[in-house]
Amino acid sequence: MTKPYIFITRKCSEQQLKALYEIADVEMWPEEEAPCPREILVEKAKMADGLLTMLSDSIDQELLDCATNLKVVANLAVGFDNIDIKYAEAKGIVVCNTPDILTDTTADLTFGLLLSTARRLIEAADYVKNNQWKSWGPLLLAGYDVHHKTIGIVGMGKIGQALAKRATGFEMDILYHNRSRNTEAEEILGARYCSLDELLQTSDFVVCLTPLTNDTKELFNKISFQKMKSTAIFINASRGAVVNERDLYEALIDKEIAGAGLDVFTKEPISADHPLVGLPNVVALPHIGSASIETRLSMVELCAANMYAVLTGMEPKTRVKVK
Ligand code: 8YV
Repeated sequence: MTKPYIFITRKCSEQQLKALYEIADVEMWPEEEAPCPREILVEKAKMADGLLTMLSDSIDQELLDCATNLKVVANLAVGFDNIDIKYAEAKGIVVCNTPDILTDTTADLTFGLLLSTARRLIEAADYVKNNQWKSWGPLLLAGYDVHHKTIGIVGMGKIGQALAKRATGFEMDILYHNRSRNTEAEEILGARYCSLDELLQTSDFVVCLTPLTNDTKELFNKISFQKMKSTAIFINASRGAVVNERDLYEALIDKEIAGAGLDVFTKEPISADHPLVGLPNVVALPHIGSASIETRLSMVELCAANMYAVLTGMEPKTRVKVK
């Protein structure tokens, strides 16, 4: 019997993929950072029983129609907005993601981004690196306090809850808005559910952690930024397209809000001439929410375990369910 064929769209650690090499012919795109071009992905998908994909790979109807042998797509992310999951399910293709294992790592990064933006850490480090530190003044590189302030979390899923837990250490008041109530966050962390409007109007830090869906596309726009305090800081660690970037830019230029910390952008990667990157009150990161060595290796391992399960007739650990 011929072995199943698996294509992996980015160079990943082989050690974490060991289980797959035992049961399948595994081919991996050799570049760690440069994405596999679309035409190559389509060609490989035509033969593949399994695909291990990244957020930058669009697993759309065109690709799924070509992939006549495909049984499983394992996405190296908790999000799966790059995959047409309904279409995959209709074709009997199992889609898996990597939830839970990246929750704490992503919450750490999100809180770090909040702190860096509020206290101007990147600007201050550059100040020293660029040899600008010549004297001292009472307001030199002064930022905003984080402790005892109000954090408003939009999207109180697992990562939102882990962020709220970190906010309790800074004795912050926690507001949240979500499709459904999170009783654990309310009872254990003291988070208070409120309308999006109330959250925008009263939070010192508005943090976006909601997945990208038709309902959340450009949820943050001119009107939302106008509702926020002029001293508020906006943080986005979910998906760029949840924000209208032009409206955010204008809100920052017009001083409708005080700053933004962004780990995600509508079209990634961005270049240094992206309008938001040029603003002094913006901290821009290259989508590194889950990027710790430990977590990224665990994510690869979980993708491998999920593919192994599907290709050997078992139920994968973390299958994406179409709602
Ligand atoms: C990805 C992410 O893991 O998990 C997600 O949904 O956004 C990140 O943690 C990363 O972009 C690799 O695809």
